[in-house]
Amino acid sequence: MAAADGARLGVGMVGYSFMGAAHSHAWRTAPRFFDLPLRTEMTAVAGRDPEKVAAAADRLGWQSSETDWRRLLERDDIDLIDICTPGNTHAEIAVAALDAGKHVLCEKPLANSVAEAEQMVAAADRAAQHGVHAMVGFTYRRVPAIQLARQLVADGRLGQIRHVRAQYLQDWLSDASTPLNWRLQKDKAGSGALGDIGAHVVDLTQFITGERLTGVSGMLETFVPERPVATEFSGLSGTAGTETGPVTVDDAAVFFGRMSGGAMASYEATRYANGRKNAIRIEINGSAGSLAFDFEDMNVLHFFDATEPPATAGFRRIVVTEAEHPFVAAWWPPGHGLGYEHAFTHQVVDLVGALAAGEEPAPSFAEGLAVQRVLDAVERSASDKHRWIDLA
Ligand code: SOE
Repeated sequence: MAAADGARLGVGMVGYSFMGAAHSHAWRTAPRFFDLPLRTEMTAVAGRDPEKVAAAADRLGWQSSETDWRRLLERDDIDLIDICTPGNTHAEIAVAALDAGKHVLCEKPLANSVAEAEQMVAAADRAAQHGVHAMVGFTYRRVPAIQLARQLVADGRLGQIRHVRAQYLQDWLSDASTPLNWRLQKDKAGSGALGDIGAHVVDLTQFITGERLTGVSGMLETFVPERPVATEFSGLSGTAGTETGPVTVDDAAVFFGRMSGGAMASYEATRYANGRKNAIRIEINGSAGSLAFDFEDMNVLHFFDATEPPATAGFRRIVVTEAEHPFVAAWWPPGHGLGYEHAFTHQVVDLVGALAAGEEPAPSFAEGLAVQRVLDAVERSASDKHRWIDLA
């Protein structure tokens, strides 16, 4: 069992690029703003290049570095492995870590295939018998406005859900000269916009409504099939070389589905929506009301109460920055707002809370697998003339 060593939780992180930096910020910040039930320590970060990983440890606040993630599993001072690497490495690292008795936090999407995700769930089930737990990083669940949206649905304020409408729109690939990187390679990323950002809106709509997608039909598109190969790449940008290489994933995905409560659901995920930077747009219409969210205005939730008199009813703009809202009290005085990075900190807070209580943190690997099945079904549908695929 991953002993928390009294009240201590040693963390070992794999990868230190964009997601690694966001997770490092969260591990650094969580114990400074929240009363955590365990004393978290940023024990070590792993990466292949000795100089780069040592520099990253220094810059991001890790006590030490390793050049092989397996070393993190051998260390007694590490209780939890935080996986921030491309999807093709998730299954191997997560299964080995859980089997070695380490808790796991794994970036989304859980894996590159349903088969890998199933192996990860089996490892998580085995580990749970020894008090070792796993969580998948669908970080946006911890945006306060998203939590409020889920609460409104759970409280019945929307009534019977009829429509679920979700988009995740970015534009960082719409310039055809942006170089190739791992997110555009199927062997590393599994899929393109579908898994990278579509996975988030699938998870968010299921999280907010408390329902599951029961079937889907979809289409995928690759607008720019060939791009210059990057000479170096970090985050979402890099330097283009003279050679070109093939894009082997989708650039955009559009699909529709049926929710378990009967609602009609539609989804769009693209990295070609010029002008849309990180627009996670979710609108839900029910018999008693509607709600609407856009991450580009992430501290706001729009709520329409259909039970109000028609003459004065209208969408209410709720600024989700009050101390009564989830997580907000730990930060700034009311009205001062939170950003992208705060959701990662909240994720750490909830994860550490669950581990201290000996509970399975959410979202579990099983929930990650459920999303993976949706991604897989969309791909199968798209490659078979948009055939309807049932999700048992
Ligand atoms: C790139 O599209 C990306 O970094 C995703 O991989 C993240 O999950 C999302 O939070 C922001 O965009």
